[in-house]
Amino acid sequence: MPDNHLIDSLTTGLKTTPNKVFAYRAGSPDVTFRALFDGAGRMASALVANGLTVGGRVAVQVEKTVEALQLYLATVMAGGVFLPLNVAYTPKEVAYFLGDATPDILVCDPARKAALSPHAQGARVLTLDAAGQTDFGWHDLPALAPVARGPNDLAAILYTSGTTGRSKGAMLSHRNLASNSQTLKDYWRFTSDDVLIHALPIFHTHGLFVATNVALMAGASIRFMPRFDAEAVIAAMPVSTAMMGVPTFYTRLLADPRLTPELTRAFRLFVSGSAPLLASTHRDWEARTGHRILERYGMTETNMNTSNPYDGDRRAGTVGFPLPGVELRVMRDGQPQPANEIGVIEVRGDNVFQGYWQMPEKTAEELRPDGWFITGDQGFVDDDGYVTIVGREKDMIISGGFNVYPKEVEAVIDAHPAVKESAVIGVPHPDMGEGVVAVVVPAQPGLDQEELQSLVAESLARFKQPRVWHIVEDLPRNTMGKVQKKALRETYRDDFAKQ
Ligand code: MLC
Ligand code: AMP
Repeated sequence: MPDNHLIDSLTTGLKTTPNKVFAYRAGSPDVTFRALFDGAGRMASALVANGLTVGGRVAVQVEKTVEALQLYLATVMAGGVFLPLNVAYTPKEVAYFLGDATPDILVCDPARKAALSPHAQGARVLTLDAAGQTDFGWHDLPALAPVARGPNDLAAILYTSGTTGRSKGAMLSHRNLASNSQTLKDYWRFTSDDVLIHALPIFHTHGLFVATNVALMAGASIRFMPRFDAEAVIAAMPVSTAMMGVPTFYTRLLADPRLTPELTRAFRLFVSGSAPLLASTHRDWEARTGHRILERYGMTETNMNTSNPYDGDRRAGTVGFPLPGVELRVMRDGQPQPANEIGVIEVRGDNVFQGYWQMPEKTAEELRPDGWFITGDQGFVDDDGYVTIVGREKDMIISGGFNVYPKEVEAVIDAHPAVKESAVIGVPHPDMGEGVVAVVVPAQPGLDQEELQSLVAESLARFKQPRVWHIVEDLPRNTMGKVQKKALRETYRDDFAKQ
């Protein structure tokens, strides 16, 4: 078999225990490692038959199914670049990604085909539904032998919203993905004995690369759930050993009286990331289950950067130490800072991406020529080497683990002729961590809030849409004329307090 760097590293289970179950699914047959990879190989043949070229992109906006995972593996096997998209994105949002990435193939839900086809830019449009049914044949095709791809070749492009203007496609190489999964598998001690609860979406780094790749690399099994549902997670807990989740998973589970040490007895590891985990959630979880959540910190551009230790002290409110092979420094005024001094976190290592797709000037702004990536997160390293994130230099909201860039929402609101200007902010939300709030200054009297709401609904995914609106006379500004978002966040900090 020719060397396909990432696929080679993900086939541990196939090579060692092909008939073992990889994915357990409620109400559907189990999927063995052999079936997973055999199907992926056949799907790779189908992708090639439908026009996928080596280095070509496969854009995918589909529900979470095992077939969607096979599409990921198939794309990489065929030498292509996987481009997953949030199912919540509107056709308008998807149209931008298609125009920017010019994929060979778009795979979408059949219900979206009519709306997306006009934006396909020459890509072949195929469908995959929530039951795993496709409109293209693949079961009867011969499995494609993985195409040779080296460590520096691209395996995926994941779009991250930009602080200014349009989303940027983070280019991830085979080495970026394989090296980080290897590090995490070892650091978190994943083995073939593990059964991981997989309730995260598979269009982001966390669910796709951290959860799926680590499990595949360890030859571990997963309990594959279409979405996070506390009921289903609780039902799976007695027969699972690990879970990876965003903080909302943990706060929702804490709200259930069935969460006890007994329920989680089979567990060895709970991992949280993608958004800050409140120290109180960490403490409550330990009090209720006897387990200390292991918090880690990552990004689309860098995969995982830091992690609390497996054996040592997992400190609430910190994101632990730089992972093996990852260098981390805290910079202010161009200088690396000593312990306990706050600055912007920069990281370097095999985990760091190759740059933004066709945006060399954006790449140059964030990725230094010597390999340091400027994360935009503010933090410090304490005397013991633990990293704490204190805030974000980038104007970004994290709601339930999804990122919302205020600029993108403000641009949609400001396009309304009756709007003079707007400021979109994130304030504490008991379920999602942060919730989106819009503060709008009308250009003329009689601004209709409902009209604004339908305007954003047409353009933006639901999770980006403001849930609370304030119509005000003007926005607070500093002496330089810059809107003081900090002051707004203070004024509206209790908007979601009672929900
Ligand atoms: C759903 N909704 C959200 C939302 N998710 N609103 C804001 N933020 C979110 N994240 C909306 C729905 O459209 C719905 O709208 C309403 O909220 C209630 O929906 P729900 O049924 O309660 O939501 P649910 O399906 O349970 O989803 C919540 C969630 C989910 C937190 C479980 O969003 C989730 O799985 N998040 C994980 C995100 C993730 O994987 N991030 C990793 C990024 S990678 P309405 O009003 O129409 O009913 C990364 C790097 C790293 O950050 O370090 O990992
Ligand atoms: P994304 O662009 O979706 O990959 O989101 C990455 C961002 O999520 C990081 O830059 C951080 O701001 C944030 N993030 C990820 N993990 C954590 C964490 N454990 N604590 C605080 N913020 C986090």
